[in-house]
Amino acid sequence: MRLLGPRYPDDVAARIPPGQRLVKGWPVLQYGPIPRFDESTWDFKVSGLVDSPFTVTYSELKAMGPQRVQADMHCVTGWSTLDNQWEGVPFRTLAERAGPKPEAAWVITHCDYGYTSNLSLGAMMDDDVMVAWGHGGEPLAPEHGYPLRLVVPKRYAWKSAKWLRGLEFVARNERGFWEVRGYHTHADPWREERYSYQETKDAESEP
Ligand SMILES: Nc1nc2c(c(=O)[nH]1)N[C@H]1C(S)=C(S)[C@@H](COP(=O)(O)O)O[C@H]1N2
Ligand SMILES: [Mo]
Repeated sequence: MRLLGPRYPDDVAARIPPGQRLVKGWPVLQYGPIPRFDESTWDFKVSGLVDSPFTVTYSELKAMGPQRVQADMHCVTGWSTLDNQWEGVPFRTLAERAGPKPEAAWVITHCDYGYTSNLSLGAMMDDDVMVAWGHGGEPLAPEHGYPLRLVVPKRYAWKSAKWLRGLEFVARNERGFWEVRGYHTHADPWREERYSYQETKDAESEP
């Protein structure tokens, strides 16, 4: 039994991972400034261990969508929001176009101002993983990642990299911005995989 903290109706409680609480509104969280978007110089690159690396403009990328995904969001600092409506392109669509080589097993996100994050290709191939430009029927707000962010609903939200500029397929795990600062490679909120000291050997190979 929970002695402290808010109580939720059972159906809501069942959707809140351990150690998380619901917040009203949508907090803004990042390290560093919010980049300015200039569509004339912006591009999005899919690179690394793929048969057909490609670079697209914003309108070319948008022409690959849209798909809509409804998903919850869990930040490792403890807040969660439910039923976000995202609009974008599934990661799978990008991966199909690029054609990952057999050695490709990890994906690194590259963002403006050098933010990175890493996940296994298995985790990225989940059908709810996407690059998004819309939220709640509106374009993403600049502070939430406009013009493009990654959305990985089943992982803590630092994996959902804002101001995304590229995805790189690699063979070995390379830790990203928060992962080198003590956060978990896997980051599954239902297993409370918050910190790197919790990692077992299989965090390197498991999806
Ligand atoms: N580029 C970039 N993306 C980022 C971050 C960041 O610092 N830089 N912070 C992450 C963290 S810790 C969280 S919780 C979510 C927050 O997204 P939001 O500000 O849209 O709520 O963005 C993630 N994406
Ligand atoms: Mo976060």
